[in-house]
This record gives sequence, C-alpha cells and structure tokens, in this order.
Amino acid sequence: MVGVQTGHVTAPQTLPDLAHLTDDELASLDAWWRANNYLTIGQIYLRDNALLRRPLTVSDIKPRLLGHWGTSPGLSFIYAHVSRLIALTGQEAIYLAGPGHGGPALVAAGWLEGTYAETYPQVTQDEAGVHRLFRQFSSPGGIPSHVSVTTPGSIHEGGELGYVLVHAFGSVMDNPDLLSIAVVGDGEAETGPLEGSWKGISFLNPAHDGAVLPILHLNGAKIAGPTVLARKPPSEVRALFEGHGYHVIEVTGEDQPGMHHRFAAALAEAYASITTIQQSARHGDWDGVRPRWPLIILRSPKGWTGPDAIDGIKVTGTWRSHQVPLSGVRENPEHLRRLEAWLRSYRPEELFDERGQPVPVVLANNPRSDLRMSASPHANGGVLTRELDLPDFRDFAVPVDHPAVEPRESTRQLGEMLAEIYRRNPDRFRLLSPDETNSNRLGAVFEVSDRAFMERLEPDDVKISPQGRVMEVLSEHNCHGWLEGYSLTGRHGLFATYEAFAMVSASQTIQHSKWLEEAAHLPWRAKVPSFNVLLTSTAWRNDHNGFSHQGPGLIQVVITHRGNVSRVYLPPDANCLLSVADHCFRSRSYVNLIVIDKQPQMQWLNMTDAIEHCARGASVWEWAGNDDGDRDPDIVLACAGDVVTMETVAAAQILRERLPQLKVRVVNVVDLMALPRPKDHPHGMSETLFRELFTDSVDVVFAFHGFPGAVHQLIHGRPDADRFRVRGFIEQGTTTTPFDMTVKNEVSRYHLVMDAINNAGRTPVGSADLLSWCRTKLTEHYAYVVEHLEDMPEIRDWTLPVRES
Ligand SMILES: Cc1ncc(C[n+]2csc(CCOP(=O)(O)OP(=O)(O)O)c2C)c(N)n1
Repeated sequence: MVGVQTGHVTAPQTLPDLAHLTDDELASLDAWWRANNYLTIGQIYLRDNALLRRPLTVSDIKPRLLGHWGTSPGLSFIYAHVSRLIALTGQEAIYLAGPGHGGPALVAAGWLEGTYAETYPQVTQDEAGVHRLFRQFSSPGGIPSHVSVTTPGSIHEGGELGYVLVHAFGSVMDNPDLLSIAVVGDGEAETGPLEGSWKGISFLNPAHDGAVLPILHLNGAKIAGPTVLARKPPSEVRALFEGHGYHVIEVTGEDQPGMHHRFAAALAEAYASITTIQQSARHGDWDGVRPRWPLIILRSPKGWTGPDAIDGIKVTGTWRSHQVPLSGVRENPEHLRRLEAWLRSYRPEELFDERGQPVPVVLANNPRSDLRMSASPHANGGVLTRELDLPDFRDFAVPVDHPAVEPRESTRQLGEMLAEIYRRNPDRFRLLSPDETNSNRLGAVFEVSDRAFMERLEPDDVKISPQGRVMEVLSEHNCHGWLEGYSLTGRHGLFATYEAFAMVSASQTIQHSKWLEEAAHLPWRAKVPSFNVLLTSTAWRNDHNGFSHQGPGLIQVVITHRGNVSRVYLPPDANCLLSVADHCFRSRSYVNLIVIDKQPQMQWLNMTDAIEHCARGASVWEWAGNDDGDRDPDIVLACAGDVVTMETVAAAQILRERLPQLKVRVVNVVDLMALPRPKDHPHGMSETLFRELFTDSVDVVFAFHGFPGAVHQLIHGRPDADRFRVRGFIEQGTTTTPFDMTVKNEVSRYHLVMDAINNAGRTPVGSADLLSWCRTKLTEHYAYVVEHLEDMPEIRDWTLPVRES
C-alpha cells in the first residue's frame, strides 16, 4: 500500500509494493541489466565469439566500431526497472529514448524480451541469434545504430535530439491507458524543442489522456563536454522543473545495489503519483486544476559500469565514454584485454545458458506478452488505428455556378468539415496549431471542442478548458511532435500552421518522412494515419505581416527530401480543398501538405468538377482558355496554387480578349506530385497524360505558388522540360497589397501575358501592342498603390464575366 500526496489531489492507491525490492526481484533486475549491458557492448564490438566461449581475439572484433556506449547503461537501467513495474502492475507502457543513439541498449532489450526473435525470426533467442544480433548492428545490410524504425517498440528514433517529450505527449493524448516513459538526455535538454516541450503537462488532461513520465537522464556529459544541467546546482535544476509544474523526484549515485533500491523507490513514488492523479480525475473529486505530474532526475555516470580509465585517462563518468570507449582494440593488445575483462565483468556465463538463451533469472524481469515494451501495440500504432468517421465532404461545398464570381474564405469551409469530424470522433482526432485556429478561419471547431488548457483560466478566456481537444500552443515543434506521437500510436489529426513558420519545424517533417519511408519497408509495421499539414496564411496573402511571414519553403523541403511518402496539394479553391482534405484523412503513412490561403479568394469549380479535378491531379480548364481542345495551342498557361491560379486565369482572359488569335490553354495542377515521371514518384502522371496536358513541344508558362526551382525539379525528364518558363515566389516580400505581391514576384497577370507572348509559337498581330499595354498597366499599378494604398479597382474587384465560362 503506497499513499502519495501529489499537488492537491490525494487518494491512496492500492498498488503492489513497488518501492521495495525483494531479493529475487533485485537478482532479476540486476541480471537483466547486466545481460543488456553485455549485449549492448557486444553489438558495438563483436563479430564473433559472441558469448565469449573462448578468449577474445582480434578476429572477433568488428572492423568498424560504430555505436554509442555512454548513454546505454542508463537507458537499460531505467528499462529494467520500468519492466519490473509493468510486470507487477499490468501497466501498458512504451519507452522513448531521447538519446536514441543508445540504440543497442533498446535492441538488446527487445532481444531479451523475445520480441526481436518474434519480429525477425532469423535473430533467434539463442547463441546463433546473439551472433546475428551483434553482426547486424551498424553493419551494411543490418540495422542502424539508433532506436530506429527497425527497433520493435520504438516510435522515436532519437537521432535528431530534442523531440522525445513531444512524441511522448502526443502518444498519450486520447490514449488514457498508456504510460509513456520519456528518457530525456541532459544534452538533449539543451535543445530548443526540448526546452519548450516540458509544457506538455499544461495540455494533458488526466481524465482522457494517458501519462508521460519524463526521466531526465543526467549523466553529465554530451559528445565532448559537460551539460548545462549537470553543472548547475541541483537546487536550481529542481527549481527549474518545479517551476514547470513537476513533482521532482531525484535519484543519484552509482553504487549497487543501492541505486536499484533507490530507483525502485523513485519509480514507485512516480507511479503512485500518476495513478493517484488519474484515478482522482477519472473517478474522484478532481477540481480540474493541473496536477503536479512526477518527473525523475536520474544522476548516474555516463558510461556507467564501463572501464573507469583507459591509458590512465578517466573515461566513465565523462564525455569520453560517449561512443566507443576502447577504440584501439584491434591494434592495442592491452585494449583488447580490457575489453574482454569489461565484457566478462557482467558474468555472461551466469546470464546465458549453454544454448545461449537468457537464463530464467534474466527472463523473470520481462513483463508478459504485449506488456513488454518492445512488443507494445501502441508502438506499432497502425494496429490500433480506428478509422475516422468522416462526414461527406460534399456537405460543406460552396455553390459555384460560374467560375470566379464571388470570393470566399476556403479554409472556413474546411473548418466546418473539421468541426463535424470532431463531433463524430471525439476520442481520435486533434487539430493542432500554433495559436492560429481562428486566424486560419478554422474556428468552427470551437462549436464542438474547446482548446485544451490545464493552467488557470480567466473570465476573458474563450473556448478554452481542460476538456478541450483543439491543441494550441505557440510552438510549431510541440504541435508537430504531438501529432507525430499521436498518429504513430494510431490517431488522426491536422497540423495547421502559417506557411512560413512551417519551416520552424521543417526538420521534424523531414525526420518524420524518413520514419514513414523506412517503415514502409517493414511488413510488421502497420500503416498509421498520415501526417497532415495545412499550410495557410501563405506568402501571397500575409496581409497583416511582412517579409518574415512570406516563405513557401516547406514545399521545396518535402519534395527534395522524401518524395515517396510526401504528397503536396495546392487546391485552388474551397471545393478542391474539401476533396483533398477528405483524401488526406483517409490516407495512411504519408506526409500530406495542403497549401491554400485563408483570405477570401475566387472559387472556380463546383463540387462535381472539383472532385474530378482532384482525382486527376491536374487538368485543362477549357473555360479559361481558348484552344478549343486543339492538339497544339500556341502557349500553355499552367498554374499551381490559389493566388497564382487567379493570375493565370486573369492572364488568359486578357489574352482571349486582346489577342484572340493566340490559342491559349490553361492547365491547373492541384496534386504537385503528379508532375514528376511515374518512375520518380508514385503519383507521377503517365507520359501520355502529361503530353495531353502540356503537349510535346509547346512552351509552358507555369505560375507556381512556391519557389520556381521546385517545378523545374519535378518536371525533370519530362518531354522537352526546357520549354517550361516557371514563375513563382522569388523572395520579394513586404507588407503590401495582394496584387503588389504578385507584381513584385513577377507573377502577376501582366507578367504572365508578356511571358505568353514572348514564348508563344506564333506572334499574332497586336502582340507588340499588348506587350506595351501590360507595361503600362504595371506602371499604373505602381503609381496607384503608392497613391491609394490599395489595389486598382479593376484588380480588386476582378471577376470573370459569366459569359466567359
Ligand atoms: C539536434 C541534434 N544536434 C546534435 C546532435 C549530435 N549529438 C549526438 S549525441 C549528442 C550528445 C547527446 O547528449 P545527451 O543528450 O546528454 O545524451 P547522452 O549523454 O545520454 O548520450 C549530440 C550533440 C544530434 N544528434 N541532434
């Protein structure tokens, strides 16, 4: 019986005695830890003689010693203790190693738990399997050195440091039974994302969310020097985390078995605290105020249990233990002898039987079946994914009888659809945004759900409560990471953000794409809900802001890095947006970027046409051109993106009216990934369709939402790609009128008309006059906006005459 007082919620919990170790438990914990440490070192060093059946020789050593020892014993120590807790309580838990470079420790844990052999039958849980386990680590054809996609039980690779807490918090949102153990490296704790992510508890509701137990792994050093938190007075460190609202539990030392006893007691205290909080919130008299969630600070030496000093220089407890402490084993007999002594210090003969299988005292520390952290279905969230109950997106359509008659805020329609998704899926959908839900016109969701917030509320606060499930935190890193953790454990969501600031978390987008791409190669990894991003408040219409808010860079990042799992959609209007969104919410294991502005904009297609257009990915808009289906028009005007689509249609209108002999075709691209060749991207349109749209040889003036280079990159290898003249965002920005933005970036209707004339196959009479008319218009524009501070009426009030459609 453990009674714990945590903040203001008190309720004695009936728990097994976690705080005190029996002799058997201690023996088992210690044996498991020794076995795991042995297997960790073996993975880094050994290609043969895995269980030291004979004296170690140079030929037993791998040619390249790759991996990280320093963090590993601490990670294993924590893992062993959490496993004991799980075995005693039946708690569902997953383990996220912030310092994911401690990969061999987590791989070893999976092997000891038997999951590894279940997942990879060739890596058996016996001597031959140990041999394979060692050889495959950090080896060609084997597995990478981090806690990667290949590692059973992992949703967090931990290669790029800083995201362990955001992933952990996301994993427990709407996942009330899960406890996510998040080990934070003290070096990792210096990163911006990690520093910002302690705030997760301000958004975690113990009634409907699970729990995160952060364990700050304060082993003192990073790659080559001390960590900030290690050198601060412990009182300051404690105050820092208490200031974040945590109930801080500290464990310090290296003595054994003392550390086992103290850590068991700390974990017991933390767990009692968590269960007290949850039971009070779910069944008791919780007052709705944020509880003080526990946080453990584990101070133990880096490289714990490793060689104390090498060549007279201290290693354990210093940064020198970070990677491979005895690196000269192949050349230096003394190092080889030390390595053997180090390996034998774990007494492998007591840990593995004659067949190389872990002995019962080791196995006794493993939880049963699915409760083993390496086997947790939560970490293979696709198996838990429940379909979204999606409304019929057509219910939110805007009526469009004729193109470009009336402007509408397209994202507002999406907001209505999201509200209905919330209504139907209260426990498996979240919209995440850095404080921009209303700004991005998605506020309809507030009819169904408040914003989540666990801190003090004031009378002026609107639509914000602990019960809320709309996530608003002014941190792209938090939003991104939470949605990653949320979707990797089987739930759905949308990250809506200002386009320019999606670059803040661009690195996370890349990392997540890598994860999904690698996961696609592993049959045992079930597909997870896609990572959906709405990029809005775009470069072209950031009316209240300026140059800092104008940057379409994420498109470029995504298409450059991980094309295969990436999808980029540029719906030109509300109906296309709804169709695209529906498609994205149904998809699995992709990174879907949807790019559309929030400002009122022209609507082009009725819902039937929008669905067809989006299904094709790109099509000719006959009503906008005048080539009447001719095989070869004089020029193709192509566009991708809302604002540039309007400029393109307006340019085509000018050409139709002022140079009718010129045959113009208008092509709109909504699925950017339809542009590459099919062999370059799964969405790539066939060459036949490409020729149908863009012809074989007619010049194409392409108005693009993002940087022009993106289109050139995508059409590489298409027939005569040189004929594409791409205009797009060329880093000309400021706070100015909407049309002035297009002029500054030379993608205005007048620029497009001039491009069309200059690149067309023919030069009809009147071309020169129209060129000069366009120049005059641009001059008029400059003068008008400076004088009147808004766009010329003919631009501002532009619509497409109905008879034109
Ligand atoms: C964002 C990022 N920057 C730099 C690195 C390179 N790096 C790998 S490990 C490491 C030190 C990590 O120290 P800590 O988090 O304390 O982990 P531990 O000491 O437990 O290994 C660094 C800087 C990285 N992986 N990610």
